[in-house]
Amino acid sequence: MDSTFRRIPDIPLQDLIDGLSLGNRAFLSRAITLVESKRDDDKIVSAELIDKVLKPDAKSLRIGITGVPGVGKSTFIEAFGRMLTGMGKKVAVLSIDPSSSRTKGSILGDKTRMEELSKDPNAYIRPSASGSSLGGVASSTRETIILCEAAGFDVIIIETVGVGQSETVVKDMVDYFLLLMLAGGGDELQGIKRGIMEMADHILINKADGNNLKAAKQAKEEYKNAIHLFPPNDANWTVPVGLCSATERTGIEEAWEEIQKYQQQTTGNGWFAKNRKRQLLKWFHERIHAKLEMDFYSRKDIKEKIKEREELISSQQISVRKAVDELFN
Ligand SMILES: Nc1nc2c(ncn2[C@@H]2O[C@H](COP(=O)(O)OP(=O)(O)OP(=O)(O)O)[C@@H](O)[C@H]2O)c(=O)[nH]1
Ligand SMILES: [Mg+2]
Repeated sequence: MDSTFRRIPDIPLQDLIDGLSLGNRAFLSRAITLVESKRDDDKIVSAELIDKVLKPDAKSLRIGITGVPGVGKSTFIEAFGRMLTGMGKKVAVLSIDPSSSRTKGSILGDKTRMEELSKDPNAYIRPSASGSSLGGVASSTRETIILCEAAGFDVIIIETVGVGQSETVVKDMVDYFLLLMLAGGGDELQGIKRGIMEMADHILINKADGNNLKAAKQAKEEYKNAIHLFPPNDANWTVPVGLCSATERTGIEEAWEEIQKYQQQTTGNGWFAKNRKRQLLKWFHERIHAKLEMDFYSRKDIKEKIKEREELISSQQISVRKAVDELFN
């Protein structure tokens, strides 16, 4: 079988690459479907595709946006994204959400919450594949970022819900990590763990409007004080704490100014490039681990041997250490 033809996306690879480099969004969607495919033959073609479109000098900016459900991530991205396309930038929005039950709701919600952006010719919105393994979702999202950059998108925004582990995964694929918070309620109530706050490059208190403005201003001071107690981050960056209203569209430009400041500073001190290199190497090793594990467990002889040893271990006839050693001998 000709290796350049596949059911997904059912066009020659070179045509796909050409379409991508012209910034064609339909081709971009097809390419993303290809890298998300779990078929073995698709995996071969998608590896070739990624390899061919990889641009070592990609001048993109990858921004992760997280926060508890309902904090206003999608509404913020609508306002922020429209501001950027208004400046002539091309903006891609990807959402990563490993819990498939939630994904359905989010996709429906996002259609209405990013109504203007979804019609904007300089924007591209794509929900991530809902997968059971966070590692798998993360890997295809990383490849999706590469595809978006190949299609000429300069700003890649990744939305993730800040309640589980997905934000750690997103932190490892972005240049800048923005945490949206709400005033009042306290950290526990918002479900935001200290660890997530420590990962943030920027804290923005959203819904700073109407009756909520006073509380938001107060929260800003509290978070500023809390930030002081954190150890300094690797980028040597002072994490800004700001206010915004995604619905009133205030504080959005100021947020962008901070992001640009970060980009300038970290490009200057070398952190920006260093961080991307670190992320690539981490991804590489994650994939090695995943592949080793999958290859090992999918072997029939190993499956049988594991089963045997499970029984021996349960009845305490063999130690765990000995059972493991035997498996590898
Ligand atoms: N007053 C006010 N309401 C807002 C603001 N931003 C968002 N909202 C409202 O908050 C609700 C949730 O907004 P979303 O943008 O869907 O929140 P989200 O964080 O993307 O939610 P999930 O994707 O479900 O995690 C919607 O009803 C918005 O209209 C804001 O700045 N001010
Ligand atoms: Mg959302």
